[in-house]
Amino acid sequence: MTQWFAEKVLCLPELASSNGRAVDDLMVYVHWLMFALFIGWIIYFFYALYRFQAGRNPKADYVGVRGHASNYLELAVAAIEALLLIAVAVPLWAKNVDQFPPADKSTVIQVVAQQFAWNARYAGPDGIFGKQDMKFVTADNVFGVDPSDPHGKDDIQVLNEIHVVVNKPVIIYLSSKDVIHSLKIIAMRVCQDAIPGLRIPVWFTPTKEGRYQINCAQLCGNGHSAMTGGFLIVESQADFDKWIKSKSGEASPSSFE
Ligand SMILES: [Cu+2]
Repeated sequence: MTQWFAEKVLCLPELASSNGRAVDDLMVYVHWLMFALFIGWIIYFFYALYRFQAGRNPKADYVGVRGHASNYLELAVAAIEALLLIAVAVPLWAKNVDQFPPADKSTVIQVVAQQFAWNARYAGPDGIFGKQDMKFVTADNVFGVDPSDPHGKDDIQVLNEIHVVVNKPVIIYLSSKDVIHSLKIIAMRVCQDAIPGLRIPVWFTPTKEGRYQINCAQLCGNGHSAMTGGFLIVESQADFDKWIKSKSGEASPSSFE
């Protein structure tokens, strides 16, 4: 029912992650509540037009409401809102934001946003990220990869093309090279600010193969809209392995841009 409402009535964009269903459900519940309030207020509006028309009330009533029905109604609305917050929104946040999947069972990616593109870095076939240090960071080496660390040799660095495996959790460590950006992948129902100097983890589990647009959700400069040039490609493990192999060895810090 909630799924039908989300798709047919609210026309929410395509959902392609398992964690996103709870986000959509919350949106549906909030809309149901708003719809009920809308109907209630409309009925009250017409009741008030009739009840307080001049013909029925030649003399003003200085006491006003005598019953308690409106108080109970207000309390009921507040109770439903509290229920949405405490029983739905808070547990959703705890599960979707705080409980991370195990890293060894996930695709782990580092993403550094810049004006106006997305850099992504993978550990490569050996599964181990090369050492990083702030002192190695340059305009080209945005991840500060230590050129002397052998684990870094097979690391993969790409621009605007983030590949992940379908039905396997993805953990992204997000940062920014210049100003505040925000990684928003609508189909995954994730949105997280990318802040210079911070490394913020975000996760999701893609469930549908495809190519999904990445948006920057913070106005980050005059080329802000060009950040829609980033794409998340969800594919099978075999295709992903093939892609990793094809990119491996290209990751020396000077090889991109
Ligand atoms: Cu941006």
